[in-house]
Amino acid sequence: MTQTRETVETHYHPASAPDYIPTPMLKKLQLERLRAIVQRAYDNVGLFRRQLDERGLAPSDVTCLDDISRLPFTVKHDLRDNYPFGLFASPMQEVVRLHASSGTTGKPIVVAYTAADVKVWTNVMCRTFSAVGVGPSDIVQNAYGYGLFTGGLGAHYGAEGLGATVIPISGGNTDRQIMVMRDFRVTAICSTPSYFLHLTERAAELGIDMRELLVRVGVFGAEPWTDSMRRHLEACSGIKAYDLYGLSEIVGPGVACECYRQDGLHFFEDHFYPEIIDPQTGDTLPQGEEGELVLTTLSKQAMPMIRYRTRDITAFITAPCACGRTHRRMRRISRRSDDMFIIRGVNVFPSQVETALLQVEGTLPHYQIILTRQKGLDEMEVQVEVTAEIFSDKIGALEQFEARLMDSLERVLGIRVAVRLVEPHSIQRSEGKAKRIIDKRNA
Ligand code: DLL
Repeated sequence: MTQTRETVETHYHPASAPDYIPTPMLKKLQLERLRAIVQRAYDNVGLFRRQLDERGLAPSDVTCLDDISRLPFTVKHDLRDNYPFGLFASPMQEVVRLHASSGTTGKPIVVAYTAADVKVWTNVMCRTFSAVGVGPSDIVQNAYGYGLFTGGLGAHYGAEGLGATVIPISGGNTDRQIMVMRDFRVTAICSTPSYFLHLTERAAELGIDMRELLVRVGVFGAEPWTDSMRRHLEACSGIKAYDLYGLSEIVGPGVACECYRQDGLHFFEDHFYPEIIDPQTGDTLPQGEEGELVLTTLSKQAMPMIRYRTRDITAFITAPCACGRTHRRMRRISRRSDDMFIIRGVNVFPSQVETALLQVEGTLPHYQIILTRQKGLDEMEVQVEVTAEIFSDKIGALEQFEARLMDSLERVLGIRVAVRLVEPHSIQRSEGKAKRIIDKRNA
């Protein structure tokens, strides 16, 4: 049975009750949990104890939520330096699951969960699905990778916990995904946005119009994507595409997600306490200003994270959401501070490139940014796929199109960069996170 738009918007699951808790109660709960988690980390995690001792602070010094800003940050290399189990706060007998995230360099980071942690994770993922109108009558195709990556099992437990029917298909095998989507009457799909884009294109090649299938909801995350990409995905598939955020260090998917309003992502603040700081100074920024997201786990037993610097850039949305949830929202994360590169003194983020390209009709949202160094100077080329019609145009028309893209990029980035049009399907597709930057500068 498919749900109508109406039921989507009013869908409610009892697991969602904490989403509506009045703010004073939420703050009280957060403070209680913060004090307990700081004590737990102090008692069990050597790194945290040393850092607090060095500052002359004791866990009992946390007496209000604002005191969190007195606590030290945790950064990614703390996890690497304590590889594999050095930041665990529970004995291994109590740890029921390990996940790991490989990242781009060096050793992976390892994260741990007790049975209670898995329960919390399931709860926040149930709330995620419920917030986007997925319920027990849905058939959910879970194309996030299963394995050490948190996406697969995180979404799986959430959808199953809600009573939905889960198809644990994992990533890859695109033709089979499309067959399953059609034949199993799938109504909701989870994947990275770039993989879903690939699915829609492959479906079209196979002569299947995704808009005619029963899929109505997509829960996309694990990589930055833009609103232009959302519009593109929704137009070619007829679904509503929602943004889901999370990271292994904190829990995996389920730290924040959009509700049916598609207007910012609500944090699950009863379990994850968000702050936004100036990445240069580390100071807390005034509400609404853009900066680096810092997260503290309020209930994680096996591996508490205190003030973890995510490197993800966003801002709080200060107005309350029309959906009635009381938990704060952030703008979609369009970029990571460490994805930024500098060309001729100008800071550039892949998301700006995506926005600029999609402003010009005829481009496809498949692009790569190639960085090279020529005679000591950094050069940037954007390779972008264009539709078959554009690609078959005469040379003059192609040059004109290229110039339009360069103009659009210049408007957004403030510098003129090279553009190369490439045939549809020539940029490698990813089954998980898309690789947008190829940096050959130190090759
Ligand atoms: O990507 C967890 C996840 C799985 C989230 C499935 C959503 C859906 P990691 O592999 O540890 O965990 O990567 C975390 O991915 O710090 C962000 O930079 C990026 N990221 C995750 N979700 C989003 C999103 C998972 N919705 C890192 N928008 C994070 C933008 C995202 N970036």
